[in-house]
Amino acid sequence: MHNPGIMKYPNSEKLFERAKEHIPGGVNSPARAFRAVGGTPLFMKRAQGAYMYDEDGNELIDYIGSWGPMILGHSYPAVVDAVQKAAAGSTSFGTPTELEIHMAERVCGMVPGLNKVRMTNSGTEACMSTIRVARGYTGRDKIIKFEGCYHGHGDSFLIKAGSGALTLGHPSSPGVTAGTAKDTLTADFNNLDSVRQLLEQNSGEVAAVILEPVAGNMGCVPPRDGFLEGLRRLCDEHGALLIFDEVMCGFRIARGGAVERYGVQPDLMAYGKVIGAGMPVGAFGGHTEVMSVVAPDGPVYQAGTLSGNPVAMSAGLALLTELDEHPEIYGDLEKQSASLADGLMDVFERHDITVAANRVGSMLGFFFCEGPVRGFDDVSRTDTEFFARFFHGMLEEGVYLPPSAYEAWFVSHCHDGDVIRKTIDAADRVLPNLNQTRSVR
Ligand code: HOZ
Repeated sequence: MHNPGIMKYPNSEKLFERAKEHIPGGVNSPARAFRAVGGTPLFMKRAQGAYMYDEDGNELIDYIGSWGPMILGHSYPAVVDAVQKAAAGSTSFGTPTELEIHMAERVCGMVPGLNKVRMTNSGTEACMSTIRVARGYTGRDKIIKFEGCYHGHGDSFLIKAGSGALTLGHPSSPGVTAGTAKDTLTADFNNLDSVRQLLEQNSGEVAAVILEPVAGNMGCVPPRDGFLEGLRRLCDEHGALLIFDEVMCGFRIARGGAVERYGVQPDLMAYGKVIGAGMPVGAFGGHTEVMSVVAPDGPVYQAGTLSGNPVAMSAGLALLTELDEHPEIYGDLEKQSASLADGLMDVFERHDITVAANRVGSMLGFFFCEGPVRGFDDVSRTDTEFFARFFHGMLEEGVYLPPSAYEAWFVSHCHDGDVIRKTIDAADRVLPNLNQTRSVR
């Protein structure tokens, strides 16, 4: 495996050694551990706009954006201001606040068909809650998810999961009981027949079909034409609920996320970090009728001391208000992201690299294999060793990509022409030094 030139990151190196003493693997989430690319994870000190600055003072163009929420870039002034003001009023009350009403009104106003919403503290919690609600509403136990989709680390979802679980080679985690695993059925993304078969084989038993409408945890994989519409039809035919996990694509690929962009109405939606502008927030919601089963209105219990936390709500509201009131941002994101994808594809072609690209708005995926890439089987053909060399080459050029071939790249509004040009130039300098040796199909 390529050695990243550790001498350039002595402070991160020292911090990583210390971190490993008391933190499993030295990290608080495996997706940031660099296990798939080798070397030492960089420890960040601050970030501004499109750039992060590590503990060694390196300036890095950021394509993670905290895995989605930095749509307007890091340290966006309105967000920073809102957090400071809210914290001065108290970091938590454990009582209702008016802020929560503003947040609920804002998100319900942005997403078509979202009538009632409950705040949580993470996307994981939000997704776990959607399936509990679906089970409570339908009186059924089983769910269908898709191979390579990741819905956080709830037990029911760690079956053929994407993101860090896939990266580390444990898509189905030990520790999930056989009883739980048997209620999770897995289908192939973009393959309606696989869903139809499962629904027929488990007739009357499936509570919900859950998916990332734009898969972002096996790189970026968009839905094929008709896929989401087909799922809607199948769910209606079989009395199952359709759940969109919009933790990464919500409020990013359009003001109303995938629901707006693709015009397909799910029964329940789950959101995450974007709603908190990077603070620990999630949310789930849907039609009033389905949400009426949620406690205290109904019997399906769901709770959280910190849910609707004032600091997190203030940060998220500042971001969502900007997005809601300046829809031109989405046009800018589209153009900036297209220019990055096109520029990089030109460079890859010039250097004779076999690569396939997917893009939906400001979410991108590059796969070092022949395209098209439409599902997990395609994704798994990507040359992960080449990606690791490319990742480190780019890092040494000051470009921070997600440290796994199975994660999406995120572009922010601050990734202007200059940032994109620097990224493309970096790839142009890096690629001649890398051999794409493994045979790519
Ligand atoms: N959904 C995020 C990226 N795939 C998760 C990041 C993490 O687990 O730390």
